[in-house]
Amino acid sequence: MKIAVISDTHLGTKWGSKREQDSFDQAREAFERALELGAELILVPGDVFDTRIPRQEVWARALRILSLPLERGRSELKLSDTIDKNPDDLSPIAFRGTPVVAIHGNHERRTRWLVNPVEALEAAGLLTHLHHNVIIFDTPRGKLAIHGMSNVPERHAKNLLATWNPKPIGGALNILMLHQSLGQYVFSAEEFPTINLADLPLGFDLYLCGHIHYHAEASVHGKALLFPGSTERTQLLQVEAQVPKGFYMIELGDGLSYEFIELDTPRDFHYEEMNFDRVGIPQLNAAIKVKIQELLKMPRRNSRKLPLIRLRLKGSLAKEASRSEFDETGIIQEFADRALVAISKGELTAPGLEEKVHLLRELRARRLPIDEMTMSLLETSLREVGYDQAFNVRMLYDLLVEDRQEEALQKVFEVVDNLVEVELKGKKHDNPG
Ligand SMILES: [Mn+2]
Repeated sequence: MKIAVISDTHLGTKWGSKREQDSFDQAREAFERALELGAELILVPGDVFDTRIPRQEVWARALRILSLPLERGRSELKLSDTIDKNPDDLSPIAFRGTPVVAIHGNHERRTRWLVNPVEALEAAGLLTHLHHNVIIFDTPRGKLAIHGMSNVPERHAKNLLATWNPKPIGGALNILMLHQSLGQYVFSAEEFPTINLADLPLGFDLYLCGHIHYHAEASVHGKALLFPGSTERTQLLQVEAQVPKGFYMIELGDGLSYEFIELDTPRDFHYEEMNFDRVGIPQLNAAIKVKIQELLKMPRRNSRKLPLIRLRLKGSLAKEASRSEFDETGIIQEFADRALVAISKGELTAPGLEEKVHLLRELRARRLPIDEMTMSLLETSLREVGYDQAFNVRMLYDLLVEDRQEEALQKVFEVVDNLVEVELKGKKHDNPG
């Protein structure tokens, strides 16, 4: 019996750009090939969508793909039982065709009482959603139990996993599915996982984890831990250029074996770092063009789509040069019919920029969470432009994060009212007549 594991499709990512169709093409290929290869169950460890409230256009394209298992799939699996799952949430439609079992990822997570898009898919009968619960199937080879914990904030992950405390079902094949950073497997340098591999509960036959966007394999308590990675290139990091995109096919035979299936639809991706030492703007432009020409001569895997090229510029500019003189848009335009070029110049320092770099380094060294770091940067920038503190930026931000838009709006109105009042008083004094 075969099970496909397709993760982090991030449907709708890069919407409005030349890459807006990519996430759909890659998800479609993954689902179609999983079904062609005979998947009788499809597991999705989170981040089906790129946003918690996808736009209607994204929904329409997504539903064409996510209904394929129902339309084309065949399966001998039968629903046997669930644990801690509200029976009202289960849809009988979800057990026709090839059943899909999913957890939601951090991109889909919403406040507890609000419906997230994976739950909406469950309501349509397109999948079964798990969060701290278990679904058990009868298969011709015996019972199969899927235990799932959807994404929770990283700082609570270890505690929430321990509180849930999933226990393998006796006599069944048990699979645990998560969407977190685990040990050394982290999504970004700003994120600190609380779950280490050794913290994962004992006794499962297979561990699956979404969230990490490059595919990787590890071992936990003597069993496999698989990270399928994302089907779409979302981060444009070096690792995404080196590790292929795809999904897993798991075969339950006498034992458990698995194979990584590489997708054909992702764009070719070249990632290059270029180092400069006191370079002038004309030389910089020339060097970048030569590098792009060189990369365009590399062998192609997918010639149906323009390749992605990300150049990361490092080092320093010449004394008389400023970073704003370097105009990457000209280069991007020049190659627009041959490649999608992205140029990062954030690490290319110009004289006088050292102070800012120092500030960023300091913030980084303090290991603040990403939103704290953003807030510090915003506050520093506001100070620089002489902002008069009419709005309490931090308070507004906190209200918005907690979905308290009404209160935030109220605060804005209060400030505006005050400003208008002051203005009116000023006017009265101006016009003695
Ligand atoms: Mn993701």
